[in-house]
Amino acid sequence: MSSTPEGSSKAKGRPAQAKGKADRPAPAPAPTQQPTGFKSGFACFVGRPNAGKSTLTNALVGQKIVITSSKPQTTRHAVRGIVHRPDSQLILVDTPGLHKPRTLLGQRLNDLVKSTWAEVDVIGICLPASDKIGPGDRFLVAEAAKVAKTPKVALATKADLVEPERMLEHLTQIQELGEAAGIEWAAIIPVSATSGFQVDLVTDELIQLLPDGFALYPDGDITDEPEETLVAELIREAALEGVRDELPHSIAVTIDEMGLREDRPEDKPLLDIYANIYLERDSQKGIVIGHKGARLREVGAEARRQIEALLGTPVYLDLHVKIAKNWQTDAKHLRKLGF
Ligand SMILES: Nc1nc2c(ncn2[C@@H]2O[C@H](COP(=O)(O)OP(=O)(O)OP(=O)(O)O)[C@@H](O)[C@H]2O)c(=O)[nH]1
Ligand SMILES: [Mg+2]
Repeated sequence: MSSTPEGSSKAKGRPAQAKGKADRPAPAPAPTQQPTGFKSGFACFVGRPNAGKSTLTNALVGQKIVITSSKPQTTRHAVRGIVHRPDSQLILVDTPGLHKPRTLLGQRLNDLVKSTWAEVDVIGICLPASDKIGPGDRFLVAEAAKVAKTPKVALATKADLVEPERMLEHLTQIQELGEAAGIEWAAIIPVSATSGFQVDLVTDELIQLLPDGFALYPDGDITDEPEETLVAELIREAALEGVRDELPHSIAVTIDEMGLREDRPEDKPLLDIYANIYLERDSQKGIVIGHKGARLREVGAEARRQIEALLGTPVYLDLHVKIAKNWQTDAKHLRKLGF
């Protein structure tokens, strides 16, 4: 699958940018003949955990660049995805779900959301149609209202899960939610990232609200996340599958080493990846490793499939399970794990 009209798409292994910042990147070499009226800029998706932000990001980009899961608080940094059109370039910033923080990690993630929406050109607020609007949404919308000048689009996500009557009720409530917070929505759009319903319309609407400008990324780039980060995330996604309760929150992944194996024929490359899965407590090890290592092997196999699909190279993946005691509440561990 490709995200560009030209049929090329790249996940670029650029030097790591300050994690979580929606800083503007160094502009790509300016094209000599940009059509007039070209639009470019940043939009972010915000919402409660599990609202469908990351799935929607992937749908708009047209390729999987961020991981998703049914567990809340999957996304842990602000990831940029790039949508290319002949007359525009939209940089989407997927953010962690805004929630009541219970750990230092949670606080950091919430701060990251707020610093991101202060820096973008458009804010897309994701409100899943399958859930009633709750106190968490009201809090989030009231906070977003403080970024007064930035246009806001309400996205009624997961439209495929509800009947038209429920959607109508949801849209009315979104309108009221905006009025209560003093927000005039630039648009309210029902969308389904999984069925594709109105995904292009969301792109159109976000682009319309961008300023005039030049392309900020080279044609064909779909994200500026370093390859190592993408790989670590795919391993984490595989490790999240089938685990419950507190365990998803306890999992973090780091890459020790990643590189093409030497002495391989040119047409048979092999990418060696040495990675660690960190947990918070010894008692969690058994679940992640499984009987005689069966679960860890499954996680490795699934992660390898995903990494190979993303990078297009056969992969040798070496996974180790380690403990970083209570890392979510430990500033030193958080730093080591990149937060
Ligand atoms: N049926 C349906 N499910 C969806 C849709 N979008 C997302 N989901 C599901 O909702 C769950 C959460 O999706 P994510 O995209 O990870 O949600 P998120 O808002 O990024 O979550 P956090 O990163 O935890 O804040 C996953 O199980 C998705 O498959 C949709 O349009 N329709
Ligand atoms: Mg997410």
